[in-house]
Amino acid sequence: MSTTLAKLAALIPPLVDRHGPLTEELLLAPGKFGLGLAPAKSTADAVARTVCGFCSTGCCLNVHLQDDEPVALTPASGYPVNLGMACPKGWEALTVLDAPDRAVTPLLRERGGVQRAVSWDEALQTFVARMKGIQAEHGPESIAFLSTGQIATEEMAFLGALAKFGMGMRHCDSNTRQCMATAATAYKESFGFDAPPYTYADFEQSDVIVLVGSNLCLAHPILWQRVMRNPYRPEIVVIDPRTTETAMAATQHLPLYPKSDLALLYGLARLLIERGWIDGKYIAAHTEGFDDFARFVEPYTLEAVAAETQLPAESIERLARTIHAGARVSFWWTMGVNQSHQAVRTAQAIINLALMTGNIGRPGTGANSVTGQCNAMGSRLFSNTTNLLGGHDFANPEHRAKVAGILDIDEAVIPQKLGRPYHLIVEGILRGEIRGLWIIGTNPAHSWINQSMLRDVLDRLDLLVVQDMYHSTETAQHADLVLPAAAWGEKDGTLINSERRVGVIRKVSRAPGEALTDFRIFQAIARYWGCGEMFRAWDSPEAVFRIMTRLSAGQPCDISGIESYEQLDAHGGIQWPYASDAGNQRQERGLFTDGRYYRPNGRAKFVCEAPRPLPEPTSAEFPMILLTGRGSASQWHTQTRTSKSAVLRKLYPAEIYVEINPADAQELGIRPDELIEVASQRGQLQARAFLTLAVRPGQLFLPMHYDATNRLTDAVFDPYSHQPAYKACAVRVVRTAT
Ligand SMILES: Nc1nc2c(c(=O)[nH]1)N[C@H]1C(S)=C(S)[C@@H](COP(=O)(O)OP(=O)(O)OC[C@H]3O[C@@H](n4cnc5c(=O)[nH]c(N)nc54)[C@H](O)[C@@H]3O)O[C@H]1N2
Ligand SMILES: Nc1nc2c(c(=O)[nH]1)N[C@H]1C(S)=C(S)[C@@H](COP(=O)(O)OP(=O)(O)OC[C@H]3O[C@@H](n4cnc5c(=O)[nH]c(N)nc54)[C@H](O)[C@@H]3O)O[C@H]1N2
Ligand code: SF4
Ligand SMILES: [Mo]
Repeated sequence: MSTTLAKLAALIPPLVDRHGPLTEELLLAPGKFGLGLAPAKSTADAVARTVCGFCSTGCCLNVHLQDDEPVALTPASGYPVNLGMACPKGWEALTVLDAPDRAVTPLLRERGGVQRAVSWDEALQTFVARMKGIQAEHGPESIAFLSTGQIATEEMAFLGALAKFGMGMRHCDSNTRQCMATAATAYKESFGFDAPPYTYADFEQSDVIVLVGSNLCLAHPILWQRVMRNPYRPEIVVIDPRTTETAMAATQHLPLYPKSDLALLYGLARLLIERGWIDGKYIAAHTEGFDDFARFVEPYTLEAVAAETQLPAESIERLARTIHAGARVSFWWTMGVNQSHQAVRTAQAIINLALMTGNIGRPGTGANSVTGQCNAMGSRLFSNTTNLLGGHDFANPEHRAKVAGILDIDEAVIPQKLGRPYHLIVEGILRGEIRGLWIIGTNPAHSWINQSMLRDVLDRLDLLVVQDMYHSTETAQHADLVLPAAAWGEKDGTLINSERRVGVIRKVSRAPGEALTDFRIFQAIARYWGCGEMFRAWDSPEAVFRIMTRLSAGQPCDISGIESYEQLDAHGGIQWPYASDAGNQRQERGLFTDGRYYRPNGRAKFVCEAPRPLPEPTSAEFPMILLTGRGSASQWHTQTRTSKSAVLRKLYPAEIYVEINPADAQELGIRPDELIEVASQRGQLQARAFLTLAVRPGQLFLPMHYDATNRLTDAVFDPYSHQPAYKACAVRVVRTAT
């Protein structure tokens, strides 16, 4: 037995009494005495540094420990990301772990009955017997998983490898589809690899910062702080239909009509070309397809674009001048772009602007997608869902051989094709093709588009397994089997942030009851499934991390130069690429400094396509456009975590509210704070009217943090990224009788 395990054994004397000598096998085994009960790791200086587990900024937090128990939390000052700052969620990250609805034991529902507590052994036996039973009756592809961008990369890799190589699953996707699929698809096509090119220092080095569909100030408050530190008095341009907190602080705000971004960006390109405000040398040396693109944008005249976007021609013209005048222009986008029916082409229209003006590969520039969840980037590279482990291609025989060799597995178990994306998994359930679903670390019964339909679909499954840190989530309430998971703070691993920085998370607290880390759950399922042997080398998160670094070798996301968690910690996280050859290792780095892209000819590609009309335009019955998104810096998504902090609860409205323009309110006779009904073709909800000039007349905004919001949204998807278009559907408002 190892020393650590021996120390653990000493700390749990009753275990030895009841079970005789404690073996490594017993300690590692899932169950009451599994590693879920292990105490927090002791640190010499009693401060553990750990990267925050909420958003993709990846701030580093110091957790102060006394007798191995966390007693306080402060933002880390020496870390290159947050420079001593944290947002309210970060400050409260430990508080949310302690809640009465933490899942502390597996729960099993027998045919239509109530969920009852069962042992891990019974839970795992049931999981395996029923999933295998479904496969035996309906084929291996009849079971699927939906996972998350909020667990450690090592856990994602384990899950993806277990499901696809061990359990024969094909259809696996995650909530990053709701979030980052568009950016990933756009980058891949334009640059040859899913590679956000920037570093956060760019926020401080630009003289023009263009934010498209990003409410940075609220959704990435620490990145906004980085903008505020910029010493060049930058022009800050916000393109967003709403006057968001970010737009209020901007020097230029373009409140365009929802989803008219594509027309605006093509119009800007045309204007820049017409005036000769482009970088011909860069275009000739490093890109492909510019001439076709220039011809394509010809019809996007200033007048046409002004009409389409409902923006004054002068503000479009002013933005073109600003881009031209900037020495270092950076373009940033988030969900206002990614969540649309023409999302990928919009993201690429931003990329095109950066390429044609040579604003890429230099400090303070770039076409930069800001990620959402703490490990969306880890999911994009290592979850084995939308590409083969390490950003490889399932269809490429060399890639399959490489991965099989490193993992020491039979190449034949690696699928040669991608599985279904999220919405087609949902459709598969509806058609009875998929009958067993395993949901890990995501809450789709709240967050998926057209929610009532999704909830109905979940209830059609033969088996729904939900693995979550709380048993009370909207999704867990539909589950046949709930697996209790340890959370951030209760486990070790790595996360990859928006600027491609790999950072370490540390176990600083004990998981409650019998909850196990996702890592241990996957390990236990592998054993019960009968494929434990395939994962014999995957015995700790750090062991898996080392496998990941070997898998990454030679890829754009090469991290083979990273040897340990300690090294990551000592460096303040490390950005990829960080190859084992020392010449290729630097801190604070942006990509494409040499103008070489990952496409076979080394050139970036201009991609364009004609805009399409709104899938659900307004009508006489539904005359308004509904926008949705983040409502406050203190609320996280479906609120399972942030609602647990008394401090955070004080910082946001408890009840759902809807933003409405005072002119519309007056016309409808709506008073401030009145309960009003908002309805779409899919359903209706009641919300408090919040009268604000932040939304234009004819538009409404609902925060996504209240579970009713997605009753209204329309299940429309981008055709390339398959990302849901959460941000525009037609609704009507009525006063409810008082
Ligand atoms: N406090 C907090 N922070 C978070 C999160 C959270 O839940 N709470 N979630 C994290 C995650 S996972 C993500 S993905 C990010 C999201 O971060 P953001 O994308 O910045 O947040 P959203 O509010 O979803 O959307 C941004 C803006 O898009 C605008 N928008 C809507 N339609 C259009 C359009 O057609 N064109 C343009 N140009 N803009 C449009 C909306 O008005 C909104 O202000 O935030 C991360 N950070
Ligand atoms: N209308 C509308 N809907 C939206 C959006 C929008 O802008 N508008 N945005 C979309 C976007 S960008 C996103 S990212 C999604 C987010 O949607 P979800 O992924 O559904 O939201 P979360 O609340 O983050 O759900 C994470 C779940 O994982 C659990 N969890 C946390 N940590 C762990 C862990 O370590 N292990 C396990 N097993 N479980 C854990 C939490 O308790 C929670 O239930 O919502 C999407 N939905
Ligand atoms: S900005 Fe994001 S990473 Fe930083 S403390 Fe807040 S939630 Fe955590
Ligand atoms: Mo997201």
